[in-house]
Amino acid sequence: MTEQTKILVIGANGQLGIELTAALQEKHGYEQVITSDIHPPKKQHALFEPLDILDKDRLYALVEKYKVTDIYLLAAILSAKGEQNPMLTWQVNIDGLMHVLELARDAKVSKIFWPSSIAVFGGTTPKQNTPQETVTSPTTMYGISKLSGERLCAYYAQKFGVDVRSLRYPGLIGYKALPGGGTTDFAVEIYHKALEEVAYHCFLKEDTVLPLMYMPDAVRATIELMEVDADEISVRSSYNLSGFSCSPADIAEVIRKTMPDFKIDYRPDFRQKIADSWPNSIDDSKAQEDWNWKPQFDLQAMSAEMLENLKRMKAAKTAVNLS
Ligand code: VAH
Repeated sequence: MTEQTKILVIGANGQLGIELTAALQEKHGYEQVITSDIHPPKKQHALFEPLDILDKDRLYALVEKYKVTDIYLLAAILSAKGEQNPMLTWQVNIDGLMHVLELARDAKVSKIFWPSSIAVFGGTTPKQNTPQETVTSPTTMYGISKLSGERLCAYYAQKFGVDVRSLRYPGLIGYKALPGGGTTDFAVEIYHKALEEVAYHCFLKEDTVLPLMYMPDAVRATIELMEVDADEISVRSSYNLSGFSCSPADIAEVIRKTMPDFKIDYRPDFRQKIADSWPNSIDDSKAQEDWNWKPQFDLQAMSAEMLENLKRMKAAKTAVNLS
């Protein structure tokens, strides 16, 4: 009989963590998912233990206390915020990963999920349909830490047989939680501003095309990858993953189809240089071959769901305020 899956989600209160935790609870059962984060939850959504990923002893203690079998290590400092404190970004993103990889090497956990990003690519990477194997020359500490982390994952898998799996996420868009300091945060902020009926001052140029993905697709890709037989996995660094590609102007145009008065202007800041170093589109044929990956949401479908759900949440909040 296989040991019962007991999951520890590290960084569970962030944009991805909140949605991934809910999906893992649905699949494995509420009691099988322990969440942890350096920040307390805004509302109790799971069994929670405070954890700073740099606190190795506490991490080991939690794994022992709950007999954890699988770790989803989401704790990270993202691209834009990371440039404000590059040393801390390296520490959190790399030392945190090393703690978890060492746990698996000591056979204290059996499976790890660790997110990488299209931020591992740089200005010399082919921009269209960026291949799985290509030039990677990241120019942010976030991208450098994710590229280094990918190499660590491949090393631990090859040398120690650690079952670590990873995805190079595009920019993620969801309505259930705000993003946390990334260069692609514009793709979420734009919807909130549209619903607040105020002009959006976009921090990227209107024609900045980037790879993006609706959160339900990212969550499903993660769970599908973690479910596939280990011998089906041919990429132990991190799989390219593609949803759709678009610019801020493309999103504004789709919003205006139902909200014609939506206003946006473009005021590029330091994040423009980061965005310009990233690909326009991603070739994820390896993920398609190895585990039959296929996105379900394009720009139009994502936008419809974002507007519908944010409108519903806004109406509910208004009702509460009026009651
Ligand atoms: C960031 N949202 O902007 C993250 C992501 C591809 C971008 O890694 O830093």
